Order: sequence, then structure tokens, then C-alpha cells
Amino acid sequence: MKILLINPPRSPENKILEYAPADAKHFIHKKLIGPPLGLLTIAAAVKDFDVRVIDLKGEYDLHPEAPDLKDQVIASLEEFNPEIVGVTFIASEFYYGIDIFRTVKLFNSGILTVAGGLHVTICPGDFTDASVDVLCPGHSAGIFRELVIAREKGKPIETVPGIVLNTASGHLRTALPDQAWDAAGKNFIMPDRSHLKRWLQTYKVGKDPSPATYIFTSLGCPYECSFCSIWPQHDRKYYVRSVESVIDELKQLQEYETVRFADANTIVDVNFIHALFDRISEEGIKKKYIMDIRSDVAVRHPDLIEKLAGAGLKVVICGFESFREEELRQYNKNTSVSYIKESIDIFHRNGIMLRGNYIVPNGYDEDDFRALADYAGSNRVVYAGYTILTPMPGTVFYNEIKDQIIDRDLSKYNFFNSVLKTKLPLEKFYENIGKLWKIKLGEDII
Ligand code: B12
Repeated sequence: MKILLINPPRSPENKILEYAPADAKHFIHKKLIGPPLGLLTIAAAVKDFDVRVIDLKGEYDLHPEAPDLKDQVIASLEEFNPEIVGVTFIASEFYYGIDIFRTVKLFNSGILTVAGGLHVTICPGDFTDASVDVLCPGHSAGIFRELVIAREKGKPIETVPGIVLNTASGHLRTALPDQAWDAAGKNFIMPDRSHLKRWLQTYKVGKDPSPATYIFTSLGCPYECSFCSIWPQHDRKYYVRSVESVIDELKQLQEYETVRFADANTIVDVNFIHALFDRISEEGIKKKYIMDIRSDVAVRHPDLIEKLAGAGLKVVICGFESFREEELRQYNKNTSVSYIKESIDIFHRNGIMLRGNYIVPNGYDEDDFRALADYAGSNRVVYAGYTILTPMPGTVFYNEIKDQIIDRDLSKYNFFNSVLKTKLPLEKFYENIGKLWKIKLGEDII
């Protein structure tokens, strides 16, 4: 059984970049780089079959002039001749994923097309295009494996628990799986990074010459920020891997000097992180680490930040979100503005390069922009990000505001485009955000 797994290209929609002044464009990240951990996990789950992964983000980074999506997909279909094609979905890459499936079906309607990933999990209703055969919501590595086995044995796919069939008469849910799948615990599957060799040189962070990889220590998030898709994806549940399983994975990452933790927040269970980093130093694992850490957590645990910095923590991404208590409350961020300044001191004191991210709501006028610029200007960080409050489908914020959405083009749902009516004329809104990106320390970009 030949299985082709495709990571779709990234959405090119980026109005902040388009409208930013020339001297700000340099700092606005045009792409995020990293391995598709989800697809690599799926690939590992069926490694005893003939499985291939294509990272089209990496492919277009390597060869920006590469043939368009349709031709790329046809070329791989002709070469590999798969019987199953799987694609991973987030909101902004939805149309690309569907285009891939349409191309697959035109090439050979007998190929089984399988959609998985975050957008499938929280918005299954979007997947009604006739090119989609099966939806695998959730952490579905085990389910996907059952599907492949059923297909190979010629058994009807309706017999596979935990999937959704996209039929002409609507979605058909199969039986519930016997047991819940514990993707961070007993059912953890090590992502198979061997599939990424071709694109390794594209997974680089900043000026670092060696490639970086992602690793997760947890899935889900115990916080419930209204704009975030992670906790709805995991149904409010939070799962942590065992220390030894993370150590085991880190030991296999010889090719990578930089490891970016892909957790929503890496420090949730303080004891876990202490134990993990004790074992990292016992094992003599030397890497540069990048993590997402909340400002309130840093302020409550400065000793832990110091320890992590000593063990290789180089970059921290911190969602400041807002300089106003009222906005933090609206976002259900469960923190206070007062932590921002103190956390910056703690990170800087420990030589950590900080990316502080602010969210800009559509209601901002010139005064609001000035106030944010003043605040960010007196609390500078090495990398600063200013993105747009976006109602990601499936989030609490989406449900609160869905009647006010004026642009439903999913390719714009990547935090760099406004899909709500803005108070300022749209161009002014984007120009103002673009200008903000200059407010940072130094010239580094990430
Ligand atoms: C790693 C990561 C990336 C990587 C890799 C993603 C990729 N596919 O290439 C990179 C760096 C490329 C990336 C980029 C972006 N990302 Co990102 N990313 C993440 C992150 C940190 C972790 C995801 C992860 O690896 N989870 C662990 C794996 C194991 O879980 P999983 O992916 O869900 O996969 C499991 C299941 O979903 C399922 N599954 C997944 N795919 C498939 C496919 C099939 C066929 C099957 C059967 C099953 C299946 O099985 C998997 C194994 O259990 C999340 C935040 C988070 N903490 O979750 C954001 C997140 C997914 N990213 C997000 C966004 C918005 C982006 C960007 C658009 C950001 C931007 N503004 O530029 C960009 C897109 C590209 C770009 N512009 O460059 C959002 C998505 C929101 C949404 N509703 O769409 C998230 C949730 C962050 C957030 N808080 O909002 N990202």
C-alpha cells in the first residue's frame, strides 16, 4: 500500500507586509519554518507500508520558482502512484489542501483522500468538497493506521472507527473508537523526521547555520484564551509526555542544534520542566532551545528561567497580547499587564532573546496605535510581533463575533489580515500595524 502525505504550501496572504513601510518589511516574518510534526507522526504510524512525505512549504522555500501546486502534485502522483493521499489542514491552508485533493481525484478518482489536522478537528463541517473521501479528526495516527489496514484488506472503510466519511448525502460518522488515543502518553509515536532530508536546509531560524526542529512535550493547553485554537482542538484537555520519552527524542536529534518546543506553553507543570532539564544536563544534551513561556509564569519562577537559560534556552516567545488590562480580560488571557515589564527584565537578565507578541484588535484608532507604540517602545524586546486579532473558526472569539465577519476567505486567517470591519480605513489600519514592527531592540529577525 503506497501512502503519500502532503504538507500544503503556506498561504501567501499578508496584508501587514504589503502595507508596511519599507524599513519595517525586513522585520515582518514572511514565513514560519518548521517540520510538519503531525504528518511525520502519521508517517511513523504506517512506517511498515510504503509511505512518502512531501513538505510543499519546504519545496517552495528551496525552489521558489518551482511549478505551481497542481503540476507539483501531478508530478509526485505520476512518480509514486499512491493509493492513499493524506493532507494536514490549518485554516489558512484549507484551499490549498482542497486543491491538492481535487488534483488527486482528477489524476485517479480511485485514490483515497484523507484529511487530518487541526482544521479537520475543529471545523469538520468545512470538508464537504467532493474531492474529500475521509476525515480523520483528532490525534488520529492510530485511526489512520486502521484505515490503511482496512483499505489493504479490501474491507469497507465504514468499519473503521473514529472517522467521518464525506458522502454525496452528507457526513457519515463511523463508530467511536474503543479506547481514547493518548497521543502524548502510552500511544505517543515518535515523528519520523527521516522524511525531511530534502528540505533540512530550509528549517533554519534567524542567522543560525544549522537546521532547527520542533518537539512537543505537551498537547493542548490549560488556559482558555478566546482567540486560540489549541484548547478547542484538544477539547480543553491537557496532556504531558513523560520526561524519558522527551529525552529519548532529544537524543535522536543529532542533526539539529536548535530545538523549538511546539507546546502552547512549555512551562505549565513546573516540576516536569525542572525534571526534564535535570535529565537534559545529566545526559549532557547540548542544544539551543526556543520555547513559548507566559510572562506571568516567568515572573513566578525566575529561578526556573535562570536554570533553563543555563541549559541552552536562547529564545522565548511570549504572548504579551495587550498593554491594557481590559483587553487581556476580553481575551480571557488570565494574566495582568503588570507582568510584562518584569518578565522582560527576567528574560533579558538571563541573556534570552525575547519575542513579545501583541495582538491588534480591529477597533484600534490612531490614539490606540499611539498608546500601543508608546508602551512597546518603552518595553522593547529583540523580536517584536504585532498581528491582527483574528476570529479563527472554531474558537470562542469566532462564536462571539461571527456576525461581524466581512471576509470569509480562509487563506486570510493567519493573523496577518483583517477579516473584520476596522475602525480606521483599512489601509491606514494596516499601515499603522506595519509601522509597529519597527519598535524593537536591534536588527535581529526571527
Ligand atoms: C509546529 C507548528 C507549525 C509549523 C509546522 C506546521 C506545518 N504543517 O508545516 C510551522 C512553523 C511551519 C507553522 C507555521 C504556521 N502556523 Co503553526 N503551529 C505549529 C504548532 C506550534 C504545533 C503544531 C504541532 O506540531 N502539534 C503537534 C502535532 C503532533 O499535532 P497536529 O499537528 O495537530 O497533528 C496531529 C493531528 O492533528 C492529526 N493530523 C495532523 N495532520 C494530519 C493529516 C492526516 C492525513 C491525518 C490522518 C491526521 C493528521 O494527527 C497528528 C498526530 O497526532 C501549533 C500550536 C500548537 N501548540 O499546537 C501552531 C498552529 C497550528 N499554527 C498556526 C498558524 C496560524 C500558523 C501560521 C499560519 C502562522 C503565521 N501567522 O504565519 C503558519 C503557517 C505557515 C506560514 N505562514 O509560514 C495556528 C493554527 C490556527 C488555525 N486555526 O488555523 C496554531 C494552532 C497556533 C495558534 N495558537 O494559533 N506552524
